[in-house]
Amino acid sequence: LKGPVHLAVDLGASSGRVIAGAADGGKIQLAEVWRFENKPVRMQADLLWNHLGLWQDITHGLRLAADQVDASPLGEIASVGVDTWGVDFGFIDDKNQLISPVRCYRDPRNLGRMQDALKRVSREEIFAETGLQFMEINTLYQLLAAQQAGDVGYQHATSLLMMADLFHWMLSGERTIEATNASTTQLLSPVTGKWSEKLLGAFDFPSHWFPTPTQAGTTIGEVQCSVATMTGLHGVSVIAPATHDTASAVLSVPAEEFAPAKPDWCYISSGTWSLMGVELPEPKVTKLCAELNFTNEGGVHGSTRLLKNIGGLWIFQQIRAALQRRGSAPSWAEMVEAAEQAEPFSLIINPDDPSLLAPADMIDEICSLAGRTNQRVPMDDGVLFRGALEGLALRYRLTLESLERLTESSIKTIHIVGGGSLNALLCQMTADACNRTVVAGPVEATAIGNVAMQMIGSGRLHSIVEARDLVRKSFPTKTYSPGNSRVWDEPAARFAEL
Ligand code: LFR
Repeated sequence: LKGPVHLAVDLGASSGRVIAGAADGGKIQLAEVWRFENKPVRMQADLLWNHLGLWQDITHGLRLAADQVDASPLGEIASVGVDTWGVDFGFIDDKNQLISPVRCYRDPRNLGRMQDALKRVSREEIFAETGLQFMEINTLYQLLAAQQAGDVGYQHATSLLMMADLFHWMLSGERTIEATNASTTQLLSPVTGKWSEKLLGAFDFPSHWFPTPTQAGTTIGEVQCSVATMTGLHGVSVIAPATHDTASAVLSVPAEEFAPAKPDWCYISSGTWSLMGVELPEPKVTKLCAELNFTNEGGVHGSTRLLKNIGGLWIFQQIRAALQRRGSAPSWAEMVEAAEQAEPFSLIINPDDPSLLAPADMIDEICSLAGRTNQRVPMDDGVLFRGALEGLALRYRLTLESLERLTESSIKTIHIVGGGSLNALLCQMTADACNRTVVAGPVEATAIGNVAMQMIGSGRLHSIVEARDLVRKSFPTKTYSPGNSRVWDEPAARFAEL
């Protein structure tokens, strides 16, 4: 890579990466330096993130990056920034120690906490304050779980840091909460960008845990000495990207505009989750939005990500994990091929069925779900794989209708970014089910968005529109035209009844 290099640490729920990016010859060039697995750890009844293992992989990747850039006469490392999934957090005490383990949002301790919360503050009021989709995984309910459990971290914390902020703290020693990830907590107002004092008060959450959020693009500090010694990143800035991975992914959607009031495109950030929505200049905290259970998450430069959280390729991934436990290990490509050959619409799965959030075994759970919904229990793997993909496409179709109602605009193009953009079968199903053109790519949307925000933060790029121009020039996309959409009508009706 030539010129100033920005290092993106991009952590997803199943894998992490350290990626080096630079603007070179009018394009963004990326080099993947280190890729590693990320798996939550089951300990007794708890589901925890292995934050120490992650830190080890992150610092290893940074060391490799520093060595590679040092060895080349052309580059120098300018900055580093971390993005991760939303909602999860850790507690720091007054001795500057991380107190308790970082819990995974699928931790069973959270089950039922949303109902508890709604007994204290009404659904309407929580929505009016936060504009967020109601999901049991949200930080609000996780914090309530910690409070009720008498969690040591909860009792002794002087700061609460979201997952990406935790790694920024480990890198720089600075405690910050970045705004896009803060917006996933369901404790922040999308209108003012400030914490909801009403909710903090009503739930008795210590207000000093919630400092003014830092905006994406802000320089947080420098890599601290001890970490610089370990990684070779001496004098390197730590710049906050849009630390919520979805916000970073949306930033790199190869559209021509930024936050149009009447969007004619939407996005699906497709990975473990599918986040489908539009980018708007203002939040929509309306009755219809509450009814349709959409979310107003914070985007870059004050934009709103009006979207729906859809249980994405998680089901597909977990079917594979269940098969591995049974001793067979198909590749992703083999799974997609088997899905392609399976009979269409023989099993309709709603990816957002609560029973699929964290089942002990995904195949057993889908079979029992088929029974509960009066469908034939799948007898071969291809039907399972196909059902998981068709379920997503059907969910996208319904979500698209809701988006058009919410924004009173007509959507012509669906941009699919992230890992799922490589799944040609799913992309075509999406085009067919939604009867819209699908533009797939870039695959590494999150890392690209992370790098682009660091470039904006360091003054190398000047706007989101400029960043998107660069993304369009740098990364190829693939277009899928809708084929026979009518065949999706009947399954869509069955889906709506589920
Ligand atoms: C995607 C994502 C979603 C969030 C979910 C849980 O990786 O960040 O946006 O709802 O993970 O944090």
